[in-house]
Amino acid sequence: MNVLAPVRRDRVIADLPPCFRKEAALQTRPAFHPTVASACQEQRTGTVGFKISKIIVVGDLSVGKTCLINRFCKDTFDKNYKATIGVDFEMERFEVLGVPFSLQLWDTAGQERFKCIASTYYRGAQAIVIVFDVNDVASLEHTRQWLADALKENDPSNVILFLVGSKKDLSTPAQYSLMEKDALKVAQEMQAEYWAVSSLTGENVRDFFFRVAALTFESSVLAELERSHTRRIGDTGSAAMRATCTCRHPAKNPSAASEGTPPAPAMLTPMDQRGATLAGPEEPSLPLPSPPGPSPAQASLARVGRSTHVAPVAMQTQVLLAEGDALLS
Ligand SMILES: Nc1nc2c(ncn2[C@@H]2O[C@H](COP(=O)(O)OP(=O)(O)O)[C@@H](O)[C@H]2O)c(=O)[nH]1
Ligand SMILES: [Mg+2]
Repeated sequence: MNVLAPVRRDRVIADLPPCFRKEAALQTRPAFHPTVASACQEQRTGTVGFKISKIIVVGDLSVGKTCLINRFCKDTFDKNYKATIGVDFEMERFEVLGVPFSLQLWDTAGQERFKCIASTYYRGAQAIVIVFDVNDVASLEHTRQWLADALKENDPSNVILFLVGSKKDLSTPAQYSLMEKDALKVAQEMQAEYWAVSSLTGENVRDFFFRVAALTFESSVLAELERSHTRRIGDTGSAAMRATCTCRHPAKNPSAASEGTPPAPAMLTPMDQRGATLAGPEEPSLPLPSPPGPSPAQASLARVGRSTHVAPVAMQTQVLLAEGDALLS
């Protein structure tokens, strides 16, 4: 039984939505990555259609995070400010290139006193959306710290970043273009994709979330293909090992000892297995993009000057429990 409601017709993505500014875009290709497009066409997207991708939205108090999510998910705008308590989330279901894809949009509180709670919800994000108010330069300056905090809880090589200027309707074109220069610099420095939106008028809100969904989907499919490729390599490697063992093991192949076969080779290293497999005709190498050097998020982290230390799971659990205790006390 399918318990999920069908995807709304206005959440169907058939083409890669364009970026907002070429100067600060995660990529400027006009279409989905060809590997992703063909995997979707041939229904080789594995578990992507069943997964929920987590997107966290962070930024100073009152920059417009909740209004941004509400404008997209509920098509509403509330002029009266109600501070978000702790965290909240909305689910949005899309269909991208014919594959169902769900986003969980986590709205976090901007107040200092909620930071310790929010940080536990930062974990496992696939994308980080850092919001600032285009009319408040301090909120732009604080985005570096928000990014550093969010990256502490995530693997920087696995997250994609967006820098979003909100309340565009409140600035004149001249004020906006002055501010945009600074915002583009910050986005480039973070290696984040830059957008400017207005939740009051709705300007760019839908386009922005479609872009988030499309790029998150693309990276999920590429990761899935890479995983299944690695699994296949592993399978072939162990099959090769089994074959090697069978023919050289004296108990299983008594003739091997008497035939004076050379001693069994040392264990194949993963590198040997990969080399052997990729050379075979049935395992063509996958044309996955592999940018040289650090990932964008790693580079951002280096720039914001934070360590990438990620606590082991047991330690994280302890921290979680300790934080839970603190909340209950
Ligand atoms: N004019 C205008 N006001 C906005 C916009 N987005 C949010 N606001 C107002 O800014 C205040 C804070 O918004 P909210 O989304 O609650 O901020 P948050 O603390 O970041 O979640 C509220 O009074 C909103 O009505 C916008 O795009 N334009
Ligand atoms: Mg809020």
